[in-house]
Amino acid sequence: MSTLQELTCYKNPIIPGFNPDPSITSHNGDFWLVTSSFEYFPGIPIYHSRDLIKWELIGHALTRKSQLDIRTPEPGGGIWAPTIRLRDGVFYITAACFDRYRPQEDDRVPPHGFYVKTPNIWDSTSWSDPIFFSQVGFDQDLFWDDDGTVYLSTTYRKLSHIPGSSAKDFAVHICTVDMVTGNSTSAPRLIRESNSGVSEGSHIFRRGRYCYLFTAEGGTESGHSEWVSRSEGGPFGPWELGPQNPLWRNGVDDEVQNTGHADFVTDSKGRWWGVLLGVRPTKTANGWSNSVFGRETFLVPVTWEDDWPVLNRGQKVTLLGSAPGLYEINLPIQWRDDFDRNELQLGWYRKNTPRKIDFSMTENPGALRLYGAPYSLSSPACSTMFLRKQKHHKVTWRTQVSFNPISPNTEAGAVVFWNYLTYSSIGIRRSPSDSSSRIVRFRSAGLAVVDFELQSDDAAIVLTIECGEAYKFGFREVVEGHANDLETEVRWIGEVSNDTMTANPPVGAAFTGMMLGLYAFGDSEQCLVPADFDYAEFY
Ligand code: 6LW
Repeated sequence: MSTLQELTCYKNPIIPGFNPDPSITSHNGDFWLVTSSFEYFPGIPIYHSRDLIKWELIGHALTRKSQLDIRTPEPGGGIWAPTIRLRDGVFYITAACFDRYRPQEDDRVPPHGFYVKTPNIWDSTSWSDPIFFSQVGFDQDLFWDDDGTVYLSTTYRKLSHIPGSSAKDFAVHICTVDMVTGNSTSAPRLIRESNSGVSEGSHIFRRGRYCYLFTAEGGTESGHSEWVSRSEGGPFGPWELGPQNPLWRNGVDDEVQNTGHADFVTDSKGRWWGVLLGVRPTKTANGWSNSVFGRETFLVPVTWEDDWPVLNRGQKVTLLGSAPGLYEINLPIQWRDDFDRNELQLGWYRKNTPRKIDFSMTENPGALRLYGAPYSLSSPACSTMFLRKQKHHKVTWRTQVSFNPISPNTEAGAVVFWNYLTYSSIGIRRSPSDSSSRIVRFRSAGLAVVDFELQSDDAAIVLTIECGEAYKFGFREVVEGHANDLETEVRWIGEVSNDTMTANPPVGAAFTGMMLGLYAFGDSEQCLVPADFDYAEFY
């Protein structure tokens, strides 16, 4: 049998499902990685690994309203691009929060970045409340130089042109910062702008006599790339651009696309590694279609030549990576929550910060009980919805719900959710035409609605969403006493293409990825009757 060390390949993405803008740190053989969480709550997932390829979600940095209060964000608003760093036994995570993200408003209201800190990364409740920086911008990076000075770099519309450059847009600026107050202690200085118009996602490191500045350039779509500069004079520069920029380039015909926004770490053997975002679209007869996963986290080895970093040996990022000391894993598809503990498993998300408690795990033990808020899933406000990230192309989402509503304006069911403008759902309602019966309603992102009358007035209903080339929606009634009840065929009542589910005009819509979930809502009225979900599973 081969040992782990003899094998050298690994599967990318290392963290599947929407997990963009990765940032990473390490200590004594442990690695911790954080990603952007946008409009979802809790904010900033924290993953842990000991081998860089098997990652486990261990908690979140923002779990309280005092840390994260997002009310009506646009799709892709909320928390952007965290950086995680460990300094003298304390973990720091920076981020920016756009509550209501509108590109045209960015100029006028650039976000304030902040950091939270903890000495105990294993306890999500131990993260501090945010300490806001006085410097505006997004994509905050913190760098402690050897003399203890702390440098904050951020991205915003640039202050001035570097002579000779035609750049016009987002650029990276740096200042020193007092970590007690978050206030700047020096004026911001422009350190990187790009001819592409977008330079962002900065991360600064020291290696030997040089400081290195890594930047994501060209925007996060097909023009995305990663660049490096170095400085002998410290983080204020002058910075010298690397001889090989961009560091690699995945194109629009590659299996992994839009790669960039890298952060770096060294392992216990002193080897360097990069984590970065990329997307894996599907190839169809008509070309590439959008990735349902959005942007995910990938891993590449880093080597050094003439004191310049070489990423992935200068090769494109692929789904099968190779690097010494790593081995291949397959992520299991099966996952299930029976709701038989008093708290939810990790990995459930709300859209926005909930304002009121609208669920219970104890009123009906063994079930997740939802009291639907008066916001439909089309509302930018916080609806009563619990979501999980889609991580596999071919996977099925299934739940069983008991819901016997009084009002015809309330509904409980299962959803595939891209954002509040684009989602498809299958749910139980009271019939609008006959108050003695119930219906199952399929509502597609294309806005078609199909109603189907249920036979039983009180049976639990199994709801199934099959993911693959398209999303297929089905249900079956669980009628007690029917011998082959469990064998009853699922009745399929709707289908939505992946393209319909991922097409969306707002800029930030492509920042996140597909979620599958459970919900209950009333159209402008609170659901007085609870919906009890017995379990939820992927298989
Ligand atoms: C991220 C920034 C970006 O903060 O997208 O297009 C933002 N560029 O680097 C959200 O992921």
